[in-house]
Amino acid sequence: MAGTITKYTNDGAGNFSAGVIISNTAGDVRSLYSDDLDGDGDTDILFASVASNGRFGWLENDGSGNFSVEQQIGSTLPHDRYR
Ligand SMILES: [Ca+2]
Repeated sequence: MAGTITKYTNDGAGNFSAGVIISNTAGDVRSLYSDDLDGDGDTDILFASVASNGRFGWLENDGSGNFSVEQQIGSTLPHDRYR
């Protein structure tokens, strides 16, 4: 679905779950990266969106595979690079 970030879980055998929408506010995402951004051992999601004049945001993993609402990092994304 446009404007969303959807999670698909791999079962370790190459099969993926049905998609679970973890953000419907990210907008027009052009780049997405996963890593442990806050050092708590859980993989979080960083994204760059060109929606609302561009911004960086991240979604914190609570350790159970659930993600927080978008936490905005910056609103000065040079979005011409991502179009
Ligand atoms: Ca984390």
